[in-house]
Amino acid sequence: MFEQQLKDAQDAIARALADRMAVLGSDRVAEGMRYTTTGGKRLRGFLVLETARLTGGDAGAAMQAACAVECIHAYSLVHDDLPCMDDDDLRRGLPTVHRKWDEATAVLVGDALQSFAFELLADPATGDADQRAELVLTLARASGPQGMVLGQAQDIAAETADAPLTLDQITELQANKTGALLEWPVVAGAILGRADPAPLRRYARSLGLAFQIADDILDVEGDAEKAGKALRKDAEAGKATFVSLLGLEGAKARAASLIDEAIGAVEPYGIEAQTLRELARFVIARDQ
Ligand code: GRG
Repeated sequence: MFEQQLKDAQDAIARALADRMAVLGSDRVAEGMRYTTTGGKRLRGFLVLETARLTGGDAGAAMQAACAVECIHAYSLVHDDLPCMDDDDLRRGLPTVHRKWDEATAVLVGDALQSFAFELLADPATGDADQRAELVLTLARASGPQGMVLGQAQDIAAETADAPLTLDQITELQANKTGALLEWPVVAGAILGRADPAPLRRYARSLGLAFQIADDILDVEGDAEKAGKALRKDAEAGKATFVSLLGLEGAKARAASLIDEAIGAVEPYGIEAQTLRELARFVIARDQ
């Protein structure tokens, strides 16, 4: 049931992205944008659709916001894979953009995806003027120098720091680097449904941290073929992670208790939040 719901959302988001990108040509940047927004679990887009449904938001507007956050996420992966950042050759089982084309194309594809995301949010199809302004403001904060970009900079700085990061520092870094962009979708859902974002924010904060811990566990225990990317890079680089700081069993226990917290946070929504509960369980059970 949940797997089917996720699959349906993944397909719907893929169709919507293809449709929104039909205005773009067949030049290399446009092709790169299509290439990098194909595949992936679509967790962020699915979270927008599901929380908008839960709060009574407009489904068409929610799809616009789902496409926007998937564009920002794809841009972050394209830039993160660049040689000057994490230097990866493989993403979602395919060559990274700078390997398939070149570095200049990868920079431009990331830049273009970022602009395109905000274009989608500003479009009249994404709600009334107040909703659109709030969506733009909150996504800019989540993805920019107070959110994802800050987290990425903290991560890069940690590589040359004198001492490995502490648990508190890693938690803060991850809240910025991956947490902010996992929290935005539920805020977007609440904006579209004109609902109080507080319970959904609590859900997303616990989910985001559990997601990152699960990613660190996958880096140690996962299968690179299934993950579609290189693994064990953190240990090889001697980076502090939740696994290096808590141990494998400690990290699993922490992720499980965060999922319990996430599930508890959406209690006010009762049975209607069943999909969000299953999504939370999926996040720590995934193998990619
Ligand atoms: C370049 C400004 C800038 C930021 C990059 C998010 C990020 C910041 C880098 C990604 C590095 C990374 C692989 C982090 C681990 C967690 C993560 C975001 C994994 C990928 O997200 P999934 O699992 O990917 O949702 P799919 O492929 O399913 O969309």
